[in-house]
Amino acid sequence: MEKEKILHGNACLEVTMGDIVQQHDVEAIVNAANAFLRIGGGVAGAIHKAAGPELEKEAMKKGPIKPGEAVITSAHKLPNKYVIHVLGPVYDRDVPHDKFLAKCYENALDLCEEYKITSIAFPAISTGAFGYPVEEAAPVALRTIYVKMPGLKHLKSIRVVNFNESHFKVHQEALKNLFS
Ligand code: AR6
Repeated sequence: MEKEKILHGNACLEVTMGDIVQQHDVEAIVNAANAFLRIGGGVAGAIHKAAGPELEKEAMKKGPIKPGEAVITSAHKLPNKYVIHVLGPVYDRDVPHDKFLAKCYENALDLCEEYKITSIAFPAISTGAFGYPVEEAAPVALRTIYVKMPGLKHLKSIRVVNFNESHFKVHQEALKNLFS
């Protein structure tokens, strides 16, 4: 698997190519959800399909959520323990979009600490149906995670999973640029 990683504090941040529903070695995966936590397309569609119908039943009770918010459910038939559902900003509507996007990552990481989760995998939130250009979203996502890493007590492994090569390359570059 193509990957690139850095260590900071006691945690590791890596960017990889892959499918969010194939992250067997992590405790929590993140869903790029819709406000009502219903089955959707993209990441949400793949997660709900793999988890089975009980995920939607559990998740919907926790909605609706606002841009930047995160809620946690069990992962049902997925190989993980938890799904953390976040609502990313719609690029043209939810401004300032970088603040809402950063909040998604911060709130997901805070839930990990609260639930003593040691490993998590994120998709590139908002970069699909919600129209956030990946070149703009990747630096916001990685910097937000990086800044929180030294304060993490439980979480040791954070992965950003890219579904295609071009998104992976953008995240690889953004990871390198954290130090420039
Ligand atoms: N694994 C990893 N990444 C994926 C996968 C996958 N299986 N499938 C798509 N991506 P999106 P959003 C990438 O649209 O922009 C839904 O309908 C994809 O290439 O899933 O936050 C919800 O119900 C893109 O880069 O999330 C919401 O209504 C990134 O994941 C809305 O879309 C995010 O794409 C959320 O839109």
